Amino acid sequence: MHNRKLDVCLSPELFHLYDHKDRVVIVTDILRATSCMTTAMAYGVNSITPVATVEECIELQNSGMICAAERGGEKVEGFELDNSPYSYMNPDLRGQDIGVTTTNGTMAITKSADALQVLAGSFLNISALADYLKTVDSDLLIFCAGWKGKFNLEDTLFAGALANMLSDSHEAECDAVLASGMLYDQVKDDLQNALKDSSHVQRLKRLNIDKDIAFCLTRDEYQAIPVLKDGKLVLLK
Ligand code: 3SL
Repeated sequence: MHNRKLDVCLSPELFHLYDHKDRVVIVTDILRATSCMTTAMAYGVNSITPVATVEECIELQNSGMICAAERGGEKVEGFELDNSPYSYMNPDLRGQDIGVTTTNGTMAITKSADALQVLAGSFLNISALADYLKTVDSDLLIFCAGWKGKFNLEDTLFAGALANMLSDSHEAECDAVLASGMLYDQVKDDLQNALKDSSHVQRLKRLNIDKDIAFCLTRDEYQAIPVLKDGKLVLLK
């Protein structure tokens, strides 16, 4: 194996500063897009087509796909599914191909689509992800979806957690790796408390979506890792 490097991009506005094309990119949107995608794969959804815009999602829906659409935390009117991991714990969705658009997560995935490989990361699959990444002979970029271009705490904590798990196998590049790792170490014993005043937790609480928060912060619920293949997320085998 070559001497592998790891970088962290803390917001989509910084993405242009990073080389991503020859790397494995791990996109994360802890609340809640990549947590939903992980859950969907774990529950046997066949594929998820992530699209950046509501218009593209309407096209997928018109082609007969079951679709999920979220903006500002809420389900977009006219779509069947919202962006809650609990909505994917549904046996009727087993084997289905689903189209999804979310405020930040699907945009981050489409931005990194020309990378060597794109994976969806969450606390729900963090150990499976770390174990897999240790076996891959490529440099890595953890890409935090943030909120409308801004930094967010939950994605940063995930980046730090994963970076710390890879510290023996990968060399840290920019200070975002160190900063996110230090931050995670400070609060790892109580992520919910650390995030209680964060903007998206407050937003979800205002919308009465509290139960998703605790679930999305649960570590190692699943082994499933979503990987982007020909524009669709499927289960990494
Ligand atoms: O921004 C996103 O991609 C969503 O995950 C936001 S929400 O948690 O559904 O509000």
